[in-house]
Amino acid sequence: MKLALVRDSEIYNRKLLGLTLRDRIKLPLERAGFTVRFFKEDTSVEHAESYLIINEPVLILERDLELNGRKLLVSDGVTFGYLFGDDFHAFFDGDLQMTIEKYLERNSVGVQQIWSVKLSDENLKLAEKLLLSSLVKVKRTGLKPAYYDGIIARTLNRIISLRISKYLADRTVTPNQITVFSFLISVIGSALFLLNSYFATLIAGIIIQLHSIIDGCDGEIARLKFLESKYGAWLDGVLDRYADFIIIFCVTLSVSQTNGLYWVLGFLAAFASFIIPYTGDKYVAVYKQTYTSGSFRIPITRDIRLFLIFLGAIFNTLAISLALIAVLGNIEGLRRIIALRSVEL
Ligand code: C2G
Ligand code: CA
Repeated sequence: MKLALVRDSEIYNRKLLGLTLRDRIKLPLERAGFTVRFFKEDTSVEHAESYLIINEPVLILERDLELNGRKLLVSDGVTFGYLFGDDFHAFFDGDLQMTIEKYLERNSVGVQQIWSVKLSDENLKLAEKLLLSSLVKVKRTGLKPAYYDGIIARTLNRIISLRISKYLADRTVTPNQITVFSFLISVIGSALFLLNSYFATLIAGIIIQLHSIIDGCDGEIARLKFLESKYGAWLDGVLDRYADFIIIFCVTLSVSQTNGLYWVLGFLAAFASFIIPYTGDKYVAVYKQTYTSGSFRIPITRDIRLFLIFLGAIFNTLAISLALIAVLGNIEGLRRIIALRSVEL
């Protein structure tokens, strides 16, 4: 057993974005393999293979927490916790603080920087802000997703989706419900492309961009409330592929009324929309690591493809959007085939 001893504090009873701060420390530690015990003054210590002692009230923001060895846990240069080996038990004499000091004197321990924030009544707003930014799929958050967010996701979508998720946090909506809802929005948006008026096309484009934004909320709520699931992750990706096809199909149907050759563009754009996620997901399945496509790549991830459709709808240039997706997506697919040749397993 790996034992986590967390010094209890009033502040852990406070709620932050749908969960108590108590759950917000308990759940990530349990996920990292620890049995969690809160203690008030001093505590008895049972035998364990390792001991994690958290002395200060903190909110752990780091995703995919990995804790092993003997370490001082440090955040912003301040020690907030200790990770010790099974020999800690032998030092224990009833006084936890003294035991920690004795142990540190006799044993060499390393330092591990963990992204967390010290909790106090004054900085709960800061904690909330940092918690929200920890949900975004960028390298800084320590998340190891299949792949990181594209440029439109980072600079536009996440800013809005995080606000929506903040609103949803206190409600009972599940990530899978958001996934299905987001898909339905994409179907409604696609259907509007078929009405063949500029106004309907404009609204369709806006709805598709809204769909792209809400596509971030399912994952954000899942991470925020510790509700991630394999099925949810799978469904999220699979419904995205259906949505991609439906959107491109409807856009193609609409633009091909002026020129039948646009079917070729639509066909190639649909293929591109499939080969980009396929090459990424296949990489993750085989190489078992996050797909980061090297130093140079053509940015044609889903957030960008949907943004191109959005722009095409606004400027009434949907055929150009299809052409860009078709050409850039297929070139990027080929580029990946060549670039990955030299990457070792
Ligand atoms: N997830 C989940 N259950 C769901 C949906 C998502 O558990 N019903 C989790 C999974 O871990 C999945 C991850 O959230 O791998 C996806 O995270 P999102 O933030 O939804 O990101 P994604 O849909 O890939 O990209 O502009 C928005 C982004 O491009 C959205
Ligand atoms: Ca999603």
